[in-house]
Amino acid sequence: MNKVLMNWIDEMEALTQPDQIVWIDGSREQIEEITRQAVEETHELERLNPEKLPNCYLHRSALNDVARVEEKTFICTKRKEDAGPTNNWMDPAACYEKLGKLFQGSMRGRTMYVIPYSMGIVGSPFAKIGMELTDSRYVVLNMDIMTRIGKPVLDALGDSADFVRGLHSKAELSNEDRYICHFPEDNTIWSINSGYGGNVLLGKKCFALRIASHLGRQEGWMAEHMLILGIEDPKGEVKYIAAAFPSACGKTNLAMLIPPALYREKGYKVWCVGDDIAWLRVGPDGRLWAINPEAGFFGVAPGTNEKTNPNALGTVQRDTIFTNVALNLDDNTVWWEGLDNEPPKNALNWKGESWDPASGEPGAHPNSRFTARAIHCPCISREFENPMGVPISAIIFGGRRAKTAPLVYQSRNWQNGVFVGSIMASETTAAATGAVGVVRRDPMAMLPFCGYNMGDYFSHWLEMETKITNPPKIFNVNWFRLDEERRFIWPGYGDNLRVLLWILERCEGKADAVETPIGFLPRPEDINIEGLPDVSLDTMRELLKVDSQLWREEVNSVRSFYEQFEGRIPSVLLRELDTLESAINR
Ligand code: OXD
Ligand code: MN
Repeated sequence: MNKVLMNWIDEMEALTQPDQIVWIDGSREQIEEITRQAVEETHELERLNPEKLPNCYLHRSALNDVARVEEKTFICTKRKEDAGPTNNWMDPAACYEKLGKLFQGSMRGRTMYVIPYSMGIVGSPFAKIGMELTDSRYVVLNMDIMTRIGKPVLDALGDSADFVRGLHSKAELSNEDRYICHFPEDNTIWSINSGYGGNVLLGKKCFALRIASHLGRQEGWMAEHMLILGIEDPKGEVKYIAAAFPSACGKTNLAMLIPPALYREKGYKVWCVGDDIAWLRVGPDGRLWAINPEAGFFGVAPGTNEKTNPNALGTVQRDTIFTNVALNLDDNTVWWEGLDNEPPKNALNWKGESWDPASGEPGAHPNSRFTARAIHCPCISREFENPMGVPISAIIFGGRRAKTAPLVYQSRNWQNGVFVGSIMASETTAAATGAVGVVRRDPMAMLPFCGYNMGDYFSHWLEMETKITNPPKIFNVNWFRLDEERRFIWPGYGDNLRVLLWILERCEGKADAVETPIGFLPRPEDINIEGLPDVSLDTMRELLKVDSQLWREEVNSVRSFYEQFEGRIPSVLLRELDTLESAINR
């Protein structure tokens, strides 16, 4: 028995006072029994049509608890400046005291589940262990899909104290007292009054990004908000790319891309290694190697369909938990906006109310989700379970920009690439906010997920260069350029492969490029547009245009973004910004 672990559990038990404690051993019998209780006794889950959706369930969250709560998410470091200006901060002692009062007796009348879990393959040199204590069966069942859980994890931990201590209680699901707090200096996460995935599946954003980014900085590796995919060429050779995009920019779709027919016929294939998080380490060969620390996908349902992401649809046909989607009462299956043009006639909406599609109200919540096993993905990479990960040839940053960023450009070198990541931004869409085109800076797509001062995070990226002797090349893409009528110019989805292939050719020194003030761009004829009736060479020229006036505005916006870090932005990046400014004005 691990004394540190047992002492911590005793302490948390004394605080939260559950009726009983159940250790999750990871056996199918135990998971089936907890599922049965959730369906038959507590009604947290509804069983869906066993023929059409075997072992699939529907969960409805509390109405006030449907998304991550960034305003209630805190990084609790001893010094405020170590959390930085982009994180909410609380003093650790004050936070333990405040939340301690909320956790006091919060599990009375409930069971505390102890979930040993591993981020990464158990025993892999990349892997890290976490323990989550929770009073939610929904959390246990989601963690079983999203991570590797149970006895093998405890065996791997042995008597080590090296594990992330996660405490979660639904408590009263009170909006006001909902807190997601991280203590990177003591490897601890406390989450209370929520049942929503991103707030309570502590292995995901809380550990694999916020705590892990802090650990990565100390230990010389990187935890990033990145998908990982492999592109197989007709000779059977696979090259891997890691890509960071803010939420709602199509990470899951890109990770599971299906090549256009033209490329499929030639023998190109795309393999998914991960859709949300990458842990990257320098290998003995001096290259950067990546694993997906997760075992499942917690994907957004609305908009997922046969055109946008057939592989995601294929993944969710069994062993899946759907949260806050609509229920088709005729055949006990699920539906969401954008699945098809035939909303069910006899249905309940995500709130469980009877729903008329003509009412104008959505059937599924816009942030409704599926939790599904990665191994069920039709294009899952055969390296997905390789404990050593995959070697990364290219890193891609990107966002949603109507005009400023071209379809693709390549940074000049690692340092310039870090700068490109640090100035990442995305524009809000009318659907999301009502205000179109508001630019939000989101460096490396990590703004809500970096567990320490982002200025120091940029320094860590720069320092990694000294360790990586054979670094990946760094690019930026923008699938979202609009024409004057605000229509998308680039077809996107599977056709994004055409851009990825230019990127890989650049990595191999095979493709041409032109140098511009922002970096290297393809010539319009360098991206293959064969078989794209709506894309001409003129369209490509438009997609690759770099507008000096817009970039002047961009430089000003970056300068004021950098200013809030009060001297913690590395001087190298400030010089990069000056260089960009003078190149644009030349
Ligand atoms: C996610 C997110 O849920 O980035 O992956 O918000
Ligand atoms: Mn994400």
